[in-house]
Amino acid sequence: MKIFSNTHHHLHRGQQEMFRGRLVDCHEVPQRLDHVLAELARRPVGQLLKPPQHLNVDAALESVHTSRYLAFLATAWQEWVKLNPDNANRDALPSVWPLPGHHAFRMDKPPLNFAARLGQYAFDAGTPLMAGTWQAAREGAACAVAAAHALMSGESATVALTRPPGHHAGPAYMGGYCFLNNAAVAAQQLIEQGLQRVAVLDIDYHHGNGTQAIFDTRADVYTLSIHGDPQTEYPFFLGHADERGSDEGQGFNLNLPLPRGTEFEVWFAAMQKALQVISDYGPQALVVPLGLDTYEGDPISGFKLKSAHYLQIGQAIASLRLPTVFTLEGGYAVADFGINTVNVLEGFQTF
Ligand code: OKP
Ligand code: ZN
Repeated sequence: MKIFSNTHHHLHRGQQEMFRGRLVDCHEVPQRLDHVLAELARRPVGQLLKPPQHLNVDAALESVHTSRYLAFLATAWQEWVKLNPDNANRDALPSVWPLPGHHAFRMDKPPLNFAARLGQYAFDAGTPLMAGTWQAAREGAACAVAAAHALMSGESATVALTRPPGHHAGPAYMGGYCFLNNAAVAAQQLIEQGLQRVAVLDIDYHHGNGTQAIFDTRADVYTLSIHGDPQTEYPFFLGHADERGSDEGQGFNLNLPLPRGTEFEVWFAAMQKALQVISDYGPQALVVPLGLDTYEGDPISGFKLKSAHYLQIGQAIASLRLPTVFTLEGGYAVADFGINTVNVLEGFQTF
């Protein structure tokens, strides 16, 4: 198992996120990844690598995100500081949005003011952007490209071990602590390297709205997600069971929402259903946006999985016998995050 690790992740370190009317400490902290690396040192389930230099990361990003959005991200921090020099000490968070569906708002006259432009590219105020965000996120995407390419070279499983996470990032927006959609980058690279069908099985607690949106109209990437019901759980505005894909992609998205409080047995039954659907689709590879926030100890999520269950989950994924790329997503019970992550990888290896 080749594990591509983001050595630049520390450059992204949010201070606070907006939550119910106040700024609270960020959940998505650098120590998360440090705990995984520490656990991998104890249980070396794979080879730790850096993504090679020669990869065309920009081309890979352009194939899942819009050029405008990428250009926005690449210069966002400089623009934020230009707005007011004092901003150099403050994370950028949006606070004004053009509410969709209200055609009184002029979508044809994009504002020049940077605080307003931020609202055009972000769907929440919980995703702080700072000086090192672009570099950290871009290196994370490089890990995803490397993981896809290594799979095409014959590895049976690879990992993009990175933060910030990616599955909430859409074609032209950030949100949910995500900027670049690493899982979508990996899936799209697998297609561009010659595969005809790829499945994406998102097992983070939160619906993978960005990944679903990116592949919504496509039949060559089947997106599946098991997550907290969006009627009560973030990201709220997508992730219902009746979203099956559009146009050519009709029938190639499956959402399996579960109520807050769901225990492992019920969660695992949804997983078995997803595995059956994947196996019927007959993909040549699998991408797993791996969130560990289904854990009972997670401070912002509502499922009740225990650490030992992650070994079983890894085994169940391996039972598909598909070449598999894992991308690291959420999981905020920081002290147990390393154990839970490595349990999935070890379970996969020992199937
Ligand atoms: C990112 B990933 C809930 C606040 C929700 C955003 C959650 C983003 C999760 N109390 N804030 O999918 O783990
Ligand atoms: Zn999550």
